[in-house]
Amino acid sequence: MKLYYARGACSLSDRIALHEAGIPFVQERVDLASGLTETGRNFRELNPKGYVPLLVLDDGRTLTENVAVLSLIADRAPHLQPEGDLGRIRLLEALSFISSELHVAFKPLFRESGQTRREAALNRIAGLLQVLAGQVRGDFLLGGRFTVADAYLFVVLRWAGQFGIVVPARLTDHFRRVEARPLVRQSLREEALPPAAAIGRIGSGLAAGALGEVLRSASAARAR
Ligand SMILES: N[C@@H](CCC(=O)N[C@@H](CS)C(=O)NCC(=O)O)C(=O)O
Repeated sequence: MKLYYARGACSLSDRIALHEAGIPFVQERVDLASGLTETGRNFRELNPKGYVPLLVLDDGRTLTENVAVLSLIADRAPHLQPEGDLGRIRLLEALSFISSELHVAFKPLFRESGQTRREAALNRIAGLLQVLAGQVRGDFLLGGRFTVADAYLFVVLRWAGQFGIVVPARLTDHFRRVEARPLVRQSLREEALPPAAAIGRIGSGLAAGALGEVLRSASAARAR
């Protein structure tokens, strides 16, 4: 498989999930500002949607949309799905919430937008995080087992911390637990991202370089 990614972006969750699944993959970085990959290809020729993640399967078929990409990884590595008869459905429920509510709520922060919209986004994200905190079922979001939803939540919590959004204690604990996983630390190293300890307590509002890079890239891409 091949993962097209941008540093610190939602594609970090796919990197983590692939590693946790034990699925070998190669990678190529995408510069969202220029629209070029690190080998100089026009990324839109590979993915007309213009955004990461893009996963290329071994047979050449491509997959986009983080919910789909993480679902595929979980299908190939059932230990990354929650247990129970509703496990697969609970996973879809959690991934959908993180993607279509939480991730999307960051969009006004990722692009140039006015103060009112930014404040509304910050409040919305804080409210969504409260909802999620109330749903944590155990050590991880969906119970005692780490799932691909935890990888996605981890990435979104990184963003929340970097924007200074107060993260509920239950999710801060979750973040620490996920970040302590060796393959998560490896994934951060692979994208040259500092662990949270190096960027300050989550929720402290300290900005990290990689997120700034993603934001600048996304804004520039939209301005094109
Ligand atoms: N609907 C897509 C959205 C993915 C997305 O927002 N990717 C961001 C990085 S986290 C991106 O590549 N943004 C660049 C752009 O939209 O121009 C998904 O869920 O996978």
